[in-house]
Amino acid sequence: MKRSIWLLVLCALPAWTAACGGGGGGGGEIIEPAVPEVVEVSLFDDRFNPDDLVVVVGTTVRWINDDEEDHTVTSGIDNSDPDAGLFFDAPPLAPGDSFEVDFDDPGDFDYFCRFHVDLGMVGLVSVVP
Ligand SMILES: [Cu+2]
Repeated sequence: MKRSIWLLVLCALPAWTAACGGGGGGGGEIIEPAVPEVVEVSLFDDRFNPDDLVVVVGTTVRWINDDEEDHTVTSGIDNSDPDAGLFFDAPPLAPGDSFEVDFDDPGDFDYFCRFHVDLGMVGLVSVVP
């Protein structure tokens, strides 16, 4: 019994070391990014996460399919929207694939997945000046 407890302690040590060692690096000068910020949205479990995003003009949003099935990233409300896909429309993204859109104008941009919109796979990007 005692031996198994010691094993637990030893196994936990590397995790503690990593957790304790990660926080350093303060005091460096802040370098402004040379390119507009990229914000990532994960596609997982038939959801966009986060599904409600506020970004500034010039931001690139990158959707990454972290799921085990294909999804699309399609501008508009749903498949019956006559404007669906006019602004952007990712082809079906296989697991691991990603898709990017540069948001250069302010406004609210609804989007959805063509396959799973009926399951509530919808999102919104609000672009502010
Ligand atoms: Cu989908």
